Amino acid sequence: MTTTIEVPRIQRFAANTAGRDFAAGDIHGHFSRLQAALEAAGFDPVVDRLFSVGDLIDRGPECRDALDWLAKPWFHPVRGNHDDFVVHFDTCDVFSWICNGGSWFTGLSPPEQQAFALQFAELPIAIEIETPGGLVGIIHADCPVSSWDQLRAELQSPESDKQLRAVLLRCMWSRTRIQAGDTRGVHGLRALVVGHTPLRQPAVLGNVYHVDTAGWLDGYFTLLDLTTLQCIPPIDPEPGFDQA
Ligand SMILES: [Mn+2]
Repeated sequence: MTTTIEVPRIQRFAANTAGRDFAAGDIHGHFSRLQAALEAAGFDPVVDRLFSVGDLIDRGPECRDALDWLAKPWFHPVRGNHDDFVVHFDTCDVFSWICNGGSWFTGLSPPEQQAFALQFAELPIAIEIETPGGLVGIIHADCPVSSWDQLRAELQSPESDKQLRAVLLRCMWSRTRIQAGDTRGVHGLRALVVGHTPLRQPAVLGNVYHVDTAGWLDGYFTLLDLTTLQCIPPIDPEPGFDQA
């Protein structure tokens, strides 16, 4: 018997008939920069929605603001590998976490740590959003299978705990697709949006949109409009340097 609260690993959102839907890359404690990108795009919190590939915390100066952002009714992130450290803060590899920007968490009081873990445990692994052009998926790092229906089945009714763990790890950690330049895409989706691997500008491989343009580091935040699949700022067709 487990005391873990079961939350859906995949969440579906109906089409936004009132405003626009956007997706953004990894945040890593840089909510002010993200806010500036939203304002530059004319984001309207009354009708627009922001979906996020996760990694809300670690590395940046505003990690504590993550709970305020999770309370915003228009902000919908999936769970990144860093967010998963928070969920499992009492059992994870703390040394690895601290080496990767997690020291801020050790500065929280035990009740604050619990509050973070409870909130972050509610983050789904995957989100799917209905848009006029078809279904758009959001995952932190990658879709480990070739079809969205198969991923949904793996997340909702896994064959075994071991199989589920393998799928979750690849959803949150994999760089296989971007490193291989794999353009085969994911069947059953109009588009999949992922982050996790910082790039000089967004990369589109098949129907998979890699949108972490290192706004948390030395780059900028990209906002992908989920209806038009256009980026703000737009992708430069001649970037003048190699992204690799
Ligand atoms: Mn990541």
